[in-house]
Amino acid sequence: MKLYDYVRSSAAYRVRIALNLKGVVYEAIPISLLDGIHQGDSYRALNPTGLVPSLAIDDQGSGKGIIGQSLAIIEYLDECYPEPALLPATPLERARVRALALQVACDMHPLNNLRVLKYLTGELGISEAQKTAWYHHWLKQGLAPLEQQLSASDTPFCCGDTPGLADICLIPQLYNAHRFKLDMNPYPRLVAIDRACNRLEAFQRAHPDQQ
Ligand SMILES: N[C@@H](CCC(=O)N[C@@H](CS)C(=O)NCC(=O)O)C(=O)O
Repeated sequence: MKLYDYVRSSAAYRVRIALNLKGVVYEAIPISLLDGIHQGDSYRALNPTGLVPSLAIDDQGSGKGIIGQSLAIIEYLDECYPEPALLPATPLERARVRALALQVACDMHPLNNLRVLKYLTGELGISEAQKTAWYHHWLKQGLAPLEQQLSASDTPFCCGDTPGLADICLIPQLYNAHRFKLDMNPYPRLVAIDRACNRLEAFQRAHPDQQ
């Protein structure tokens, strides 16, 4: 398997965690977002959205192809490599975990994506201070409900004693929050989950500093 990857892409970071949790060996192909490689013809030929990550599969059993969208990739991995499971056993529990993951991946992440920030500072001419205010605003809008929802339990991870899809989405988002120096004091439950995940080798090896 080849992962078209970028060190600080939080969507790619999700997939790196999932691959590590599953123990899948893969080759990382770096696609620099800073150099605009994701928008070039050769990457767009693989993934017309021009977004990272993509996973290229060439396997006798699973077939051959390219998948985009981190959550589709992670669910594909969960189906092909069922252990350890990234989703719980019952439909209701699975829906709850998917809802938490989608809160991060669909409601939070796109608003602070690189192309949005570039449009704000470029075409719309906002200042760096305004960009940071925008970034913090949408982080807080997303993290507050997660803190509230996850405080209903005190398991080490988002939804139980083992990490799953919700943790895989949350931890890269918390990395972004640290990188943009958001005050994490209002989110003690999220900070505790972050610590629990980052004690695990699968999360440590996926961390941007380790790429
Ligand atoms: N929904 C997509 C989002 C992919 C995405 O937005 N990736 C970002 C990096 S985290 C990207 O490629 N951004 C390039 C840009 O904004 O120009 C997924 O989950 O894979």
